[in-house]
Amino acid sequence: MTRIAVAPGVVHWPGRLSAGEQGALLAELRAVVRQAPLFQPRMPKTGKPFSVRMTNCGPLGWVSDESGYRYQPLHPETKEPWPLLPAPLLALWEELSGYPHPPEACLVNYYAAGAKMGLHQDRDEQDFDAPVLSISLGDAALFRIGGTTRGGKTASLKLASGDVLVFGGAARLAYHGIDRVLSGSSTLLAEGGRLNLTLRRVTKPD
Ligand code: MD3
Ligand code: FE
Repeated sequence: MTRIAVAPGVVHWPGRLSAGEQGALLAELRAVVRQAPLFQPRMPKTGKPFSVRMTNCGPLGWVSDESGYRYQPLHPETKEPWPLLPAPLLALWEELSGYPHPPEACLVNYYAAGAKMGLHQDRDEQDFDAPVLSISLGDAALFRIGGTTRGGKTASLKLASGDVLVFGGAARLAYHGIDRVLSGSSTLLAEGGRLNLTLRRVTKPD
């Protein structure tokens, strides 16, 4: 298995999931989305909609609306608890995170053709000691990562279906975003587009 140290704290596992594993994970995610439909997050204060749609699984889920960004135990529209974290995701976290406690949130981002995500930091978690683990499925995307200050130099990486990235240490508070989705680059999703899963620890373990 190819492990690429991209930058301090960033490890890339290209094609970490086989076609069979991607299909099995996709089936689990279809069940998640049936129970917890994709919603369109909105920017704090302005209410401007994100181009990415989202849902979550695990005990906590990330949401954003006019009131702010936060983690909460209930879906913002159905008000139901988030679905359980599928077992293969827990296994991948145990294998690759190097962190001795389970993740609490799996944020599922869906990028239709043309969707993107501007440069941002992930800092709504209480525990920055835990890494964030990202899994890409479907169309490839151009990912950008910089340093811990806005406006510094950045590097680009193409993320393809089945790729896994781990962001820890110095990279945990790096600015990052998705510049564009390469439409039609994968046939995994019949509807096209890209799914990204991020496994996160939110609270500090006892
Ligand atoms: C580096 N998602 O959900 S995954 C996000 O592809 C997010 O949907 C992008 O940024 C996506 O917040 C990028 C890669 C990623 C995720 C979280 C990180 C990189 C990260 C947290 C800290 C540093
Ligand atoms: Fe992020």
